Amino acid sequence: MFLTRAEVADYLERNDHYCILTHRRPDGDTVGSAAGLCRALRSMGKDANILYNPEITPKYEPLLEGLTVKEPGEGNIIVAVDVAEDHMLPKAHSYLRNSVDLRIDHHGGNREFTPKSLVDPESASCAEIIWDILGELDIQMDEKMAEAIYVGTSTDTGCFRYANTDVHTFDCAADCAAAGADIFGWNQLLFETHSLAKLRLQGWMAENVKLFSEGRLAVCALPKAVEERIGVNEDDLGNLSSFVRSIEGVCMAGLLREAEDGCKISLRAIPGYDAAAVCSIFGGGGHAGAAGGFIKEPLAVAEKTLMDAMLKWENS
Ligand SMILES: [Mn+2]
Repeated sequence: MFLTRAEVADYLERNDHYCILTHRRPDGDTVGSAAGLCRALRSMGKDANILYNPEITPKYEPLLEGLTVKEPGEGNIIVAVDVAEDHMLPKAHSYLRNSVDLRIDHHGGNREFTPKSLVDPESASCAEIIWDILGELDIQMDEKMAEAIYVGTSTDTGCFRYANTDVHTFDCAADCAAAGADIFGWNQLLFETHSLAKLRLQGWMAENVKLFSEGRLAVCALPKAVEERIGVNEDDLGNLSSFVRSIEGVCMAGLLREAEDGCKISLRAIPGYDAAAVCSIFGGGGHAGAAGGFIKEPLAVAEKTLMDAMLKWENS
């Protein structure tokens, strides 16, 4: 059943005892959405917690301070935020894939896996939907809520640079600033600070990226051995497909990373190109501008497979 923002607000107000889930390889949006929602529910006097996600990286950990539990309480209402599909739950939480009561998300074109959902693919970030719900509930954000919502909306829009950024995004961010979020501090941390390892890896990628289709398409196949030699962590690897896409003239760019039984795809595209369409060939998904998937092939083969799929999409 699809719910409106007002219906979700009503549902949250009428019930109690919530446990909030984030997605695997958690980003700023899933963490910010969870923290913002959890704090809002607590401000209403509700019992609300976030299920501890073992994949959390140090950058986002401060947002969750005092909010997490190791397991859901008996009879908790389980709410998933920014989780497109049940297999996007962290491995450690996969036992809950049939127990999620409500999903709040902005990824379109997915198989429903919850009895109740609020999905708005038009929204640039899930955090903005949470902000709308807070509005429905007449909750004035405190500094901590504003900080969480700001991290969600700023990270999913690449600090308000991606095509998904709209008036609503800026309204939301302005409200976060008005509520006391440390905009400069978070921008410094999220967008103006890079580990030396990440910059070194970008150097390697610039040397090894493959441009094709007259430079409109690009793929970078990153061996695990290179990641390990340079010593990058998951935070460093967060948005490197955008780096490949930022090469002048590139319209759609893919990053392939070696995993145990294949390669993870991360695809970025400018308007007019559809990253989600290409990733859907491999059972993945996301947005037109940013999508992910998986190819069960070794790196060299996966590289060729992805390049062919991108070319095929461009020629279709
Ligand atoms: Mn998101």
